[in-house]
Amino acid sequence: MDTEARSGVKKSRLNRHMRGIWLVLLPVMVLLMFMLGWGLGLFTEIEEEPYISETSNQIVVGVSQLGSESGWRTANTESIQRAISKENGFFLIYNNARQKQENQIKAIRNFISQRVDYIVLAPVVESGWETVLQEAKQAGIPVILMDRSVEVEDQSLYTALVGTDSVEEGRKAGRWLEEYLIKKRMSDRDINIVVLKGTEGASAQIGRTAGFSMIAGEHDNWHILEQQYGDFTIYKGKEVMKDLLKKYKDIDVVVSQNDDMTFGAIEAIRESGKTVGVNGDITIISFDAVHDALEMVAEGVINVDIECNPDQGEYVSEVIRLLESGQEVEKRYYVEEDVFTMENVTQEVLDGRTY
Ligand code: GZL
Repeated sequence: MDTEARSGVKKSRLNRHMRGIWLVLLPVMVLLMFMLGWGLGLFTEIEEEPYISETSNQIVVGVSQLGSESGWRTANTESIQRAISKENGFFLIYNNARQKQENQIKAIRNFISQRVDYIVLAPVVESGWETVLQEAKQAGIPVILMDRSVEVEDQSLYTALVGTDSVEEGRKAGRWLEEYLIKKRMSDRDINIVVLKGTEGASAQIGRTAGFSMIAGEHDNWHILEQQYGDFTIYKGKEVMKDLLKKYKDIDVVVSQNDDMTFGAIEAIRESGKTVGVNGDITIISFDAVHDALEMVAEGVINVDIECNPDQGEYVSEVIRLLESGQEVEKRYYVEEDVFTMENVTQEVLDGRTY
């Protein structure tokens, strides 16, 4: 066989040989590539959020609670968690913002990315919500405010508010003081007042301050010596009261915008050697009317407690049900609230208290 012929045979043998190698290598390479791709997740389905598959027939609600600063707040949280429960057909995603607005904004954005059906927001302060509420609106997620309100130009940024009328609560405190002074024949006496205010910027604090000031402004003989922020907490309430007692030796009335600050203030007053309440040196006006405070009303330690009802969960779930069935909802729902003094805090009221 000549050289050319021989080389031709070699080439075809080589070609057959190479074909044989490729026939083995190619599927191995494809298999390796597939395994590598799988390992890199190139082929797996993008997992939807795990909860979506579990909650296809549940209403998914993201709740941004502002914190856990007071007994009232704890009751409010328990109320919404009772109402927005699995048994009631909901899937709850709950976040405690620990008094920080930026944490609430983060939580809302997280709810949006998880495509919840509704957002419930208890706003720690009333300003600074336009952007994130606009994002929720663009995502088509209704926002229901709970407890406190927000200051926004575009009222369509939230669907409804379930809460309390804090301005009216403040006016109730002022009207009670008017009646009290008449009964004590002190209507024309100079009355020195200090105010322990709740969280700065919170609608509850702003409303109560405004409401009480409206009534106080009608009495030239009422002197509001000073108003300080006590953040709605026992600790800060005591600290602020100690400072005010150092500054003013003739305080007649303390207006404390929640029971937790009142507990701290009473401790400070007693430690200063003064007495409080009915027939005491200093008259105590408080807000919230939680169980432990009502016991002090019954004992005459707190003169009056303006109720602020934290049981708002049922109202929120009702608003959601109305929306789910395509019905119109009110813009504002106020929970029932009372004014408690020694005269109407009975054992039955105390026993029936849910908070
Ligand atoms: C009132 C609520 C207030 C309570 C406080 O609507 O926002 O916040 O009065 C609570 O006890 O901390």
